[in-house]
Amino acid sequence: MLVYTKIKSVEQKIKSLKKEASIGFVPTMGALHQGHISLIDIAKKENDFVVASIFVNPTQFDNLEDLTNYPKTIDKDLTLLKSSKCDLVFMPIAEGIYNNNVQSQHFDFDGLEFEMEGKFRKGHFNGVGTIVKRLFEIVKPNKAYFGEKDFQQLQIIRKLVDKYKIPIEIIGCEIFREKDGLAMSSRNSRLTKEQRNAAPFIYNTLKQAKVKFGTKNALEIKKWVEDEFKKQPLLTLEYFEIAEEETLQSIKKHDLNKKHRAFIAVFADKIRLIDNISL
Ligand code: PAJ
Repeated sequence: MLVYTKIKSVEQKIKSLKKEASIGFVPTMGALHQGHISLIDIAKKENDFVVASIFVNPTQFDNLEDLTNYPKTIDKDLTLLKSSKCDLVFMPIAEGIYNNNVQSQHFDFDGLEFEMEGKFRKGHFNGVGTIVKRLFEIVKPNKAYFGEKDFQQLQIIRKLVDKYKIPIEIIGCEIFREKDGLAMSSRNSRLTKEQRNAAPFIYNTLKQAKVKFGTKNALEIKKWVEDEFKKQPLLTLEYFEIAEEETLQSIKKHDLNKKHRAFIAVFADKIRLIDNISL
């Protein structure tokens, strides 16, 4: 497995490969777990050469404490990537990838950026858009893989390639979960034992909301979820929304012609966990 930190090295390697090999790309912020590796596995099946990037992108954090506490497990990450047969790992440094100007570009994602995560994490999607666009320019993959775990991010990246006419196919990959249903996340490692034991409540609530979606309207379900979380001392609900998949607009009524998803963000003390379920 090749490990590069320099943009030039990646660009040269990609240039030499591009004519005969298809390239799959999995961008990450490290602290890798099986959820990330499931993306590498899918990319391996669909491409000749798979590139992963590890870069904790400062501009997408709205909270300095979250950035500082973001787990860093480089040795373990490289071992995991090597055993999943990833071909190249790109680990840039901030000054290099941002050309000594670590700032976000401003994007118009047709309103996708103002819903859910956008309301609670100011500037987050400008940061994500800036870094992913830059990584795409360097890696120039045929396909890039993103988890449905961050469904809003996935839709925003689809919008990004569409608006900027970037010739990359975006592949959405299912959420990989722990046995007890908790969506895998780099942040899970920061949970205390008690918080970790409480956390499967998030997905259990989503599953029950899905059942209720057959008979109750979105507002009734939202109220039910809010009441459920009031009974949970270790978990604080930030938002629960039922939204249409394409536009991410909240819905009131079930429209049989559209796809819907329930989205949730929860705090366990200062650790923020997100999840979603297709309805
Ligand atoms: P990160 O949180 O490291 O996630 C990298 C990719 O792994 C994302 O596409 C995310 O949705 C996916 N992923 C994380 N947990 C998953 C799970 N349990 N199941 C399936 N996929 C999962 O998302 C980012 O990094 C950054 O915003 C990034 C796109 C790299 C830009 O900085």
